[in-house]
Amino acid sequence: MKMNNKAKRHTIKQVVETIRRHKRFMVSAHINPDPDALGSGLALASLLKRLGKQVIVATDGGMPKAFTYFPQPVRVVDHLPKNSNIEVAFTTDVPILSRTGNMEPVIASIPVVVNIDHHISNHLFGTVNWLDVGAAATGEMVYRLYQAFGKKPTRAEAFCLYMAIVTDTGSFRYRNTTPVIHQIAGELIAAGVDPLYVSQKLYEKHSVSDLKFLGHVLAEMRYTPDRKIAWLELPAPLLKRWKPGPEIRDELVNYPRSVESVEAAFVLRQESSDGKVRVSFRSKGRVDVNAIAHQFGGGGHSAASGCTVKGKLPAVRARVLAAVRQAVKKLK
Ligand SMILES: [Mn+2]
Repeated sequence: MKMNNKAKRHTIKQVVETIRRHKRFMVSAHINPDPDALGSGLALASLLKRLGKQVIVATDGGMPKAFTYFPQPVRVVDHLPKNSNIEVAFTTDVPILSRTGNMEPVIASIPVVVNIDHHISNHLFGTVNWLDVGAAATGEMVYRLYQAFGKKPTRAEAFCLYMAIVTDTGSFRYRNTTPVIHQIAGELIAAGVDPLYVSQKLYEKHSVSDLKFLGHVLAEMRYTPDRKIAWLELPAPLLKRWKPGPEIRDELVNYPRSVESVEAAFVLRQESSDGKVRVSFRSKGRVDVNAIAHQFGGGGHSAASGCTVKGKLPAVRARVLAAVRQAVKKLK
């Protein structure tokens, strides 16, 4: 399989045809999968199984510890067994193949790659690229595959899809919260999903230490004098001291965004002394943070994106802040 940015875009029709035509599949998601990547991947794998296909779910790192409560209709493994003879590899919620980590060469060696995603920054790396930037979550697209095959999600499948949708819509608060996504969520609840259980699993699992870490980090929040840009900085020694869990780490960026006057927010995370800083961007919807992340080789959605920038934290801060200021300045 060749990387080709001019690759054609496809529709659900070609995805359905590819499923019909083949027998042995693998499904993979991005490294450190979020509930959309994981939930849509698991639900897709389960659908394939119900259609009588052979399917393996393999991701870099296997099943993330934070999500062991997910049902695994197909067990998540961290490598592809030898002689699996996979005909088709699916990626769910993966904007660029390198995001699959150590699965990248594995997937690249499989004859047919089906790329199912809703990121506007998607690189169309698949043989079949079903990209729907209007979908609230990749989980919404996988739900449409269930419909296409006339299958109703079981309770476990519905749970996976519901997790995907709740996470990517910010619990039905973001702009991608459409009438259709509420209808789908309704179907999933009717299939047995308990929204209270989901919200507790997603939002009420903090450790005492993580919450104290949050307090510490928020006390150090920085912002521009006009308070249109706010950000948090996580230098390596701070992360080493507090060892925050992935859930708190990933939600941090929502706090500076929640400041009333803020148009764009970001978090700078210096994971280790590898000379790289991970940046997460969020906007209130007027600033296109996908375009900002793109300037640094990253991407995502227009209101939520990320990138990794080489350099020391103060230097990266200066470059990132300059780019965000530039974008905010353009607002009327
Ligand atoms: Mn997603």
